[in-house]
Amino acid sequence: MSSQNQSLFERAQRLIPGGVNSPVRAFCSVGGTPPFITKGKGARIWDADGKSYLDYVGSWGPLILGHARPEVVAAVQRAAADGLSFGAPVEMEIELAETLCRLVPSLDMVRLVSSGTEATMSAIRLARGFTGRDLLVKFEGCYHGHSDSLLVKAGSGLLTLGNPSSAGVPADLARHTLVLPYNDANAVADTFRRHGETIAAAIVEPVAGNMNLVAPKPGFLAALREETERHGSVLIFDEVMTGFRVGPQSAQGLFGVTPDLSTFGKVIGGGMPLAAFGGRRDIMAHIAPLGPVYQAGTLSGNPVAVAAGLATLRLVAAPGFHETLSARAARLCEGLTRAARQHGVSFCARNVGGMFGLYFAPECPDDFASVLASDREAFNRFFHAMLSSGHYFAPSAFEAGFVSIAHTEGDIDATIAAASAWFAARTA
Ligand code: KE4
Repeated sequence: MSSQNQSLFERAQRLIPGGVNSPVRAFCSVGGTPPFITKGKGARIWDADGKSYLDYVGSWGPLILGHARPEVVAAVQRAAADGLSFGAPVEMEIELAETLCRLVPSLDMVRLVSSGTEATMSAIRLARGFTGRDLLVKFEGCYHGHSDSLLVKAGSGLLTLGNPSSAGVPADLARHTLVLPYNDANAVADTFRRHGETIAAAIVEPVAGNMNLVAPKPGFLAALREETERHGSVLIFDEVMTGFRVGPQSAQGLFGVTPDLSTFGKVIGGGMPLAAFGGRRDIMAHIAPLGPVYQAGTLSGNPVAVAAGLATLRLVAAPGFHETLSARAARLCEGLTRAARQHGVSFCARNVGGMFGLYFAPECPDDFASVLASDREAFNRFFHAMLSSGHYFAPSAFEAGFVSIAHTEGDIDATIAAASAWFAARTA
């Protein structure tokens, strides 16, 4: 990476652990120096040396409209001009709650927070308080943020750094988390047969995006719904990544499986720190100040972030938005796969709505083990070749990618052409 990025990275590493404020940004698994981004506009971002990239990370999902979308920036500017935060209710919070509950039928009530981690941590505490049980079921390779109970065989940065279970989590706590293979309905049935009456909740990414993209096999989510229903456990869909990304009613609408609680983040904040958890009224009634499960936040429902979220959701909810977004993501996946196959490279790609996975493997994986079997070194070489030619993918073989509505067909075709040249050179 160029001298400006290197000197900034060296300077950052003196005071910030790894030079970054979130580990996946540090390029640890792909190697090299991360570009320091100075601005974004539409589908593009620019680094400290003025080099521009087509951005397929989109801040890890939030920038579904592309960078600096005028309507969102204007909404933020208007809100900020009236004050940044009050620690008191504002009308816009009601508007966002009404919007979320209208767009996602399973939401009777919703609580706004500032990060996906807070949303999932709160939903799990709520499920434990509501059921009076302790056990939590999660799935290997899924990542739900960095609260202690969830840092057990997790994906995203933990998988990228090669330590799926974090240090610092007391064994006494970790033992309350049961980790099952993703897409294994038999393991779900067996676990609930043995522990069902003591399982507070099962939390799942309805489309996994933190071990690269792994789509649910037909029947997997329905099996989870059936088992949690039968045993009085709470089903939590972690839609922080899939929310309004894979369809207008998120993954629960796409697959027709209704969870008891859902978590959202990323898209609903449009790039600002905003997330949410919500669901059945009888469960949400247990959250303080209504009930005994405590949850709070100084900046929860922050008016500037809420303004960004409302402006984003208004545009995302427009008729035809998700059809266009999915078509662009499919165009990218089909084009990359076709180019790789033409040059005999073992590669495949797939999308669900506006999120996609790229794999150096003969076929798209449908579980954690097959993701691990893909060629990580090949991905790393691909990543750097594409970065050099101005196409910015997630710096990890264990992350999903994202297109925005700002990516044109021309942008997508330019990325495919750059990849095709690299595939050709690989096999020349
Ligand atoms: P945050 O706390 O990072 O806002 O959200 C945590 C989270 C929860 N659930 C899902 C399904 C998620 O994907 C995430 C966060 N995703 C990662 C990238 N895959 C965020 C990037 C990062 O950690 O820097």
